[in-house]
Amino acid sequence: MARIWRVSVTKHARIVALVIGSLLVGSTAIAQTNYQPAPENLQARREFQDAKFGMFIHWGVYSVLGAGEWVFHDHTLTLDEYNRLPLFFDPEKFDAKAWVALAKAAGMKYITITSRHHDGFAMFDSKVSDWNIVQRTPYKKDPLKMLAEECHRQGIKLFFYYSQLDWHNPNYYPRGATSWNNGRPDGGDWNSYLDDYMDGQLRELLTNYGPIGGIWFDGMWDKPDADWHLPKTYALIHQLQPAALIIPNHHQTPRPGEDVQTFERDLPGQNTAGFNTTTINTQLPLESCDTLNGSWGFNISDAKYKSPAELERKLVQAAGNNSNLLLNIGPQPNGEIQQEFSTRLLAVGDWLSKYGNSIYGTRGGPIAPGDWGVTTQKDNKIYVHVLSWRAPLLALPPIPSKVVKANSLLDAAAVEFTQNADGIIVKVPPSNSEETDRVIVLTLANSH
Ligand code: JFZ
Repeated sequence: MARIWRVSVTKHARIVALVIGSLLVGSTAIAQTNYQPAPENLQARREFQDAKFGMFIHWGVYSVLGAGEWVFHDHTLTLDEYNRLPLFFDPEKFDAKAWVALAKAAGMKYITITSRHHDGFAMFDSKVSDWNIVQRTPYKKDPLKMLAEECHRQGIKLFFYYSQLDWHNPNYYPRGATSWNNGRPDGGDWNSYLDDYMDGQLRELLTNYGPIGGIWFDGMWDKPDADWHLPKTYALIHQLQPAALIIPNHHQTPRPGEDVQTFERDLPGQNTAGFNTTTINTQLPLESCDTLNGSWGFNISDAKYKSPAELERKLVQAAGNNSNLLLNIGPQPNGEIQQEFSTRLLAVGDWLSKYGNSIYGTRGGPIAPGDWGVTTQKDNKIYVHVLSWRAPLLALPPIPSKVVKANSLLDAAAVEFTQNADGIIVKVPPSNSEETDRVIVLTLANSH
């Protein structure tokens, strides 16, 4: 049968949703009700929120086939076929210094890289299993070790994406929603998978790479009603590194023990992707992740690259919704980051060198997002981000504080405004076509 080569993300969503629907009976709410984040964890949360912009990296042996990170599932490869892939993975062009430098030049403050994805292949030197880059590839080196050292050197925080879903480990049994026709064995010890294998590797990631920003979990949606031993795993992470942030991409409302709520391909509260919860936990930092083209892992035929303006708007809209943006790249199997990604990231970095003040260190503004744009705030400044507005005047709802002056962020030129109990009217500076975001800075009277 001719194999289907290109499978859209929504297809993955439909597959999972189909089976989840049938499985979602009595999901065991595993409440670590008494989770008190350590002071250093609360500090890390604040620094995470100040950072606003991170680089997501999906890179693994699947990159060799250039068909995304779900190729095992989408092409119904057998385990024997997939076991050959590491032989072809030898990223001689991988340069941790260049990767971290690109993230910095893009204005990104942290990196989240796939330490292992759903194929279970460890992109690090794991003693828990030989299904890893050091023992199964001609490369025989640990790129996460090099990346961690370079991140520490360049002052960039490093987070590890870790897939709880594992299509390769026989103990990931009973199977979940995905990958049934790949010749996976019928039998395995689920508890040993969680307690020995998964927690064993998490201990390695939180012990052998210095201070880590946190763990970005993914995959629970494959078996939503399973007992994932979360209290134990979360406690292990916070015991090893109290400041490490647990960021679960389970698409559900946050559970105790979790430190950040993340939304995939959606702004907080929105669910255009079809699998995100719309419930926002206002006590937790928020993050929205998205792709720079249409794929997470390297996909040789995906040229759906977003323009720098689109990416800048995504970052502004995320910030205006009190959220970070984690923007993804899928490097090539030889370790190079294709120029279609690097040129766009450098353009965003250039934009942030001018507008960064209205993003970094801010929180969502006191004026709710509208079809005209969003607001962010920091200290006694409100940044009005006019993303799409044609009229010369923009009417904003009332705010409790008194505005004492208004200026254009770009050239500090004074902006006319009026304020009364009905709201604020600002005279929007004329737009020039290549201006992604016209930012008006409202300075508030110091409340003291
Ligand atoms: C998940 C991963 O499957 C994907 O490979 C990537 O890592 C992304 C960041 O996260 O994407 C998903 C997972 C589940 C659904 C949709 C996308 N789902 O349940 O519909």
